[in-house]
Amino acid sequence: MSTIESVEVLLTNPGRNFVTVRITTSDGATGLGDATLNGRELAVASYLRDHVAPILIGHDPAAIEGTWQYLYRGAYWRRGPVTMASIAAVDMALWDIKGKVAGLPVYQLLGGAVRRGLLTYGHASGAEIPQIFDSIREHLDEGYRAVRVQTAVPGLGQVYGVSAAGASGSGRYDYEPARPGTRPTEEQWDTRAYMRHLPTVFEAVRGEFGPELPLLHDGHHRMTPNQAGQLGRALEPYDLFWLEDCTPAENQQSLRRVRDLTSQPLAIGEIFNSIWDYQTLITEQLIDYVRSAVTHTGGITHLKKIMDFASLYQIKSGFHGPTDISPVGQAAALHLGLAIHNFGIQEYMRHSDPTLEVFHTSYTFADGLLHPGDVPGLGVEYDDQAGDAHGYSPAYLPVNRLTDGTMHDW
Ligand code: GCO
Ligand code: MG
Repeated sequence: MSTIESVEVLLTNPGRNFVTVRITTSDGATGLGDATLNGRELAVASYLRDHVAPILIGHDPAAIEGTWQYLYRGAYWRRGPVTMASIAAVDMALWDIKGKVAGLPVYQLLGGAVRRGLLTYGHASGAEIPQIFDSIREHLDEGYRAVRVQTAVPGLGQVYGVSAAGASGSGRYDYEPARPGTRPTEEQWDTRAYMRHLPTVFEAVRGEFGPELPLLHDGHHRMTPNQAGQLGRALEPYDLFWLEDCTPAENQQSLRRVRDLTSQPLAIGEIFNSIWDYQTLITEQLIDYVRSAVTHTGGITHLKKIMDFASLYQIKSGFHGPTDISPVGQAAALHLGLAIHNFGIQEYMRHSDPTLEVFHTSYTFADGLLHPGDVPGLGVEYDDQAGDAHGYSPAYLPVNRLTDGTMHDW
């Protein structure tokens, strides 16, 4: 029987930090998994190196569900972002190995393709309306068929999700929220100013681009349920594809209030890590899209269970795919998305060239659709030489304060 021979934890920073697991079997097969937890990377690396790697040596690499349960139940301490990202990385690596051994892409092991490709959205943003229009046009020119729209707010400084450089080229994703340094930067927030301004932006965007284009928006956990309901209602004339993270949703039942106030489709879950975080949201149909990443939710094995549960309630996927999900995590999301019936949409921001020199991908983006490719396994290879050239360096997500200094959600 083939056994797990080594579990390596690879840290690299080709512009931003990534934590990758590489499992090697006694037969020489290797698999990759993504464990990147933005701003808390070293905690996951230690969990994996110190507590997971030593206990996996000698295990059967083919036993994916059994290994998942061993790491989840065996730890006694369940759930949480560090534990679940660590389990996710091992799970992805074992699916990668299973695919390579079988000579099949992972989506085939999950039941095969349900569709030709995955509808994808990108991130358009700008300080003023003309820049937002340019940014949307740039996405449409690249083939995107859906766009998320984020805007600056008059009177506030740098706002999460908004490119300072406007639409053009390399500046487009310069708002990447984790900034290099040993402390988080600080941003300022005013929910009322934001709620007044946002509907005017969507009115302008709909006026310019017409009724067809799917438009998304991320509220980044900043509203109370009542505010979220009000904003959702104000945006209804502009027919959003979804309003994301309108509240932190730690109190799942509070989404009942949002639902009572607005029929706006809702997407939640990028900071969740377990099926239990969704229980009320799914059974009471309080959301429309599951925002989890494979990377932060226990891997393909666990997110597949969440999606099967969600399918009973007509809730679809909208997997998290910003650049802090590594190309390995992104590939895992694409294999899963291609194979489940209740796929909704996939988030995709192309990784930087230095990142793609470390992670050699085989997924494709054409005519607005992503496809994981047909290489056996997940289809991503790790270049050690390129990875070793960039060591870990501290970077933190910003913190958000109200104008009087009170800490706020961001
Ligand atoms: C999104 C997200 C991200 C997160 C980031 C935090 O919808 O893509 O909100 O941009 O802020 O992943 O690490
Ligand atoms: Mg988000």
